[in-house]
Amino acid sequence: MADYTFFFNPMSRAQIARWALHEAGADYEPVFVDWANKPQALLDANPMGKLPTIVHHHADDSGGHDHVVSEAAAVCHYLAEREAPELLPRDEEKADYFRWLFFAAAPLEHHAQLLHRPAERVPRVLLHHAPELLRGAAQGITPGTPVSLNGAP
Ligand SMILES: N[C@@H](CCC(=O)N[C@@H](CS)C(=O)NCC(=O)O)C(=O)O
Repeated sequence: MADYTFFFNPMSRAQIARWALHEAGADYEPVFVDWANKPQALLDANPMGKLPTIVHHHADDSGGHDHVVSEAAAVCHYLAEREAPELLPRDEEKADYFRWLFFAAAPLEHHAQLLHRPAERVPRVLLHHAPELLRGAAQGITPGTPVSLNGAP
């Protein structure tokens, strides 16, 4: 059995986890997820049925046990911790690292989703975030704009 089971669909954030699995050199078995018929093994591991989800088949002295990790940013960090510590930030980089890790996972992802939706599917919540979006637009941050990671979130 591979060290990790990786539930994926190519049209999803699972591609972030796939990149991290390769970057970390992890031994994994991919399991394709059909949106219309999610595998029971995925729902057992993560009842929300979201991708990416990985299951780490973790060997230990008593034979081993499984750890489930979901959330793309958490998967990336977990894989670096377990498989490739050289990918982790140095002490002096940790403040920026955690800041950007959580920024990407929450405000940035949320806004990116809203900005890429067809206008008729933009929900009411956009009204709540309109000031932030407009501030971003005023700074030239629109869909497709490369964002420098050197500045502050
Ligand atoms: N915040 C989560 C989002 C996970 C998520 O919503 N994934 C989508 C695919 S990109 C999904 O699984 N959608 C299927 C569903 O909700 O049933 C993350 O960063 O991993």
